[in-house]
Amino acid sequence: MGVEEIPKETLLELYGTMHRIRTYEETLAKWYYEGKSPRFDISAGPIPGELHLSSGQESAAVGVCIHLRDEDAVIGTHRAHHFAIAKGVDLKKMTAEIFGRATGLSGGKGGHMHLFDAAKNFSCSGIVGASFPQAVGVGIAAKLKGEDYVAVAVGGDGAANQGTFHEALNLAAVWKLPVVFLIEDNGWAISVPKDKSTAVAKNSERAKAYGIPGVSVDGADVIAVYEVAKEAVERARRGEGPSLIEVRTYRLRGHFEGDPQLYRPKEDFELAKEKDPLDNFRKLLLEKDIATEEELARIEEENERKVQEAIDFALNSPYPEPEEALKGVFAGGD
Ligand SMILES: Cc1ncc(C[n+]2csc(CCOP(=O)(O)OP(=O)(O)O)c2C)c(N)n1
Repeated sequence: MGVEEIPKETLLELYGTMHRIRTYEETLAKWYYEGKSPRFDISAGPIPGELHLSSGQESAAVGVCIHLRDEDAVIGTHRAHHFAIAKGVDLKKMTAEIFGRATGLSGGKGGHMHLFDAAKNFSCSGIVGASFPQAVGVGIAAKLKGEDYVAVAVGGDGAANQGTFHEALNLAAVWKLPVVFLIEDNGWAISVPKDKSTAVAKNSERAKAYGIPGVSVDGADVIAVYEVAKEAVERARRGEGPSLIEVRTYRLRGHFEGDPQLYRPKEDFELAKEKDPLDNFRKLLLEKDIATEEELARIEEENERKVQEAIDFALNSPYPEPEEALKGVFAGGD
């Protein structure tokens, strides 16, 4: 399947979501540095704690989530804004959560690494490698209930060296669970390059060890991700079992905001720009006469408006009251 065989509406949806994610991440970065100068203080400014942004990795999220329904689960990582947006999580409530406000998805207590939206079956966490067994759990539930929803577990190339990844792949394969394991390979686990931590060149090769399909795809090409993900999601939905996808991406920003990235060679920054999936897709849509400059500009303006609305909503929301601190923390509590 090539770009010509995908309906224009779908292509514009892919572009629009990718652009919304990039606009969101770059806008959040600006807000993150508010109040942090001249001294970088992690607790200063309107966004509390660390911030891990996904700029450059958008194709992994949109290429997969476009094939999903609300009842399908996506379990993300500490770097999960792109998946949350692609899964349709409410941008205002998500932003309020990131800004620690009472109107946020979890009343402002989770923060940016802990976004939960039951309506969209989206979750994520700061525990590296946690998503894999959680997705197995969702897969077991779907199978026991005889329903055809699927689970997508996202992890970085660092997470693929956690024991949870291997245990989850094995069990999902043995029980033919409807799970798609997605490794977003951005080449780094904080400052550790993949070749210093991983014995195989591609994480997709590890699928062989568990008897399931494994594919590696270039994240610079959102259409390639779309195609590979379509097959994996459909296979899971048909009850034929799990798949492993590795999407090769580049981080356009640091591991976290404030990361000086002294460990990163100059060529890696250059490659990240060259492999930018958003720029590449914009060029393709224009070159192939699929969309006009005006059509894309309209989508981009709309995204900027939506992102600004979400920021304004967060900034105008109250912080949670101190009395709320223990609410919703313990199972069975209120
Ligand atoms: C279980 C666990 N171990 C270590 C950490 C600290 N930590 C946070 S992010 C990270 C690197 C993750 O790298 P990768 O999985 O490649 O994801 P990326 O940050 O590149 O998206 C580590 C080691 C953690 N949060 N959880």
